[in-house]
Amino acid sequence: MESWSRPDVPVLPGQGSTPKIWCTASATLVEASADETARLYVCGITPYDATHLGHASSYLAYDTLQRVWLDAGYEVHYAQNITDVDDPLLERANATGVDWRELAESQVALFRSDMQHLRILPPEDYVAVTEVIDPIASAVEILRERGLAYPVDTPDSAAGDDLYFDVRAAADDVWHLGAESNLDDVTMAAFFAERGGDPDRPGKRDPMDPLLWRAARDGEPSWPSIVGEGRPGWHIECSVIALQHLGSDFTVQGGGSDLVFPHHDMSAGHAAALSGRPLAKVFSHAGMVAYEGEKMSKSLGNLVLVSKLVAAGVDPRAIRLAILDNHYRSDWEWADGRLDAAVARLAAWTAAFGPATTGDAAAAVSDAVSGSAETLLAAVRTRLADDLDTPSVLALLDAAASTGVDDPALVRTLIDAFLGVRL
Ligand code: 5CA
Ligand code: ZN
Repeated sequence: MESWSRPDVPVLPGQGSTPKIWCTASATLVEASADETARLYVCGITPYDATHLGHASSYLAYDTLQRVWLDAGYEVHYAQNITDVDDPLLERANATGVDWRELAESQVALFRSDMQHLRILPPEDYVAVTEVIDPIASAVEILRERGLAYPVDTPDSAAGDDLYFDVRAAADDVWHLGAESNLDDVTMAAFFAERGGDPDRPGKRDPMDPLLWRAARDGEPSWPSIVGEGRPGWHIECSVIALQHLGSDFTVQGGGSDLVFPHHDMSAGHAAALSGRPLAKVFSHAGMVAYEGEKMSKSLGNLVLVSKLVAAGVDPRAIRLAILDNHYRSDWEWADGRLDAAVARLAAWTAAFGPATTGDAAAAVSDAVSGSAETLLAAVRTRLADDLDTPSVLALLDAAASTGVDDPALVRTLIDAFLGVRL
């Protein structure tokens, strides 16, 4: 799929260090290092109601990671999927009488335009599930040949049986259930039931076995394949797309914390069963954004959409700053006042570091009271390398804006390079 256009990322003097980020699997801060190219996979949208501020917040977290990597001298290879065929999308299409393909296409177009407004770095590989049905079916067939996929009696399909992943048979020293999510059995069981799993389906070997391939049903999209007519289950899409484009053992697997289990655990399990290697070195998760007391979600409908804010004339830079004022791993609640605060911050920074300050105004502050922009850059690098601590960076910049700096142009460049905000 076509991605969106890439914003320019200015190069700063010197070099930052490799960031440490929190890994859910090991429950430690891990250096997210690579040889030359950092490889990143971030789960993409299910395109039926894009793009709310929760999505924006998750994608901005991994945008920041990429900017920190670039400053540390890495190349970045970034891949992202689009879940353009799945139950919630099909349900929405049916409920609204829109063709599911049209719904997906229109929402992906909106997502692209939102990402572009927010100046979020695009993936090099932006892959829709409907583009990789054959590779996914081939992967399911390999799992079946290895005894890790099995059929479950599916009387309501004329096309054959649904196929499930055998979590117990797949357990080995590379992966086992809970390896990436680090959760106890009770929590895993609860999340599995809540988040698309079907623990009570008769005929499964283990209640936690996830669906790999859904045999065709009347009125549902399906494709002919080596494992019969049908469509992919959810987790296998990300395993196959990630392995195809990034290979195994890539640097960081990212997404919101609602994907910790079962999605990321199972994706890692499928990938390990296919490649014999861990899917990624670091399993990273962004916190959930709430609104009106609940997680912002398409199914609840408590959404603040980026496109609506932009259409109402909100400066996308203020949206970025409102989000970056929260640590990417924390859960937080959106409130309209956050935008007002971000607009005020933007104005203060523009006055202190904007293009108009490069002339006489800069000279006026570059006396004894002003701070060193170079020292500020070093402090910002330190904060970002420590688990992408953007709230501290914003606070450092606020302080510098009130005292003034000797080189506003350098600060302006660092705000652009790290925060994606061009003053
Ligand atoms: N297509 C799957 C991933 S393969 C999916 O979860 N799609 S999604 O559209 O529901 O979510 C896209 C991304 O936004 C995921 O990383 C998800 O964790 C994140 N996300 C969804 N809601 C929120 C929220 N309220 N706060 C923060 N991130 C969120
Ligand atoms: Zn995914």
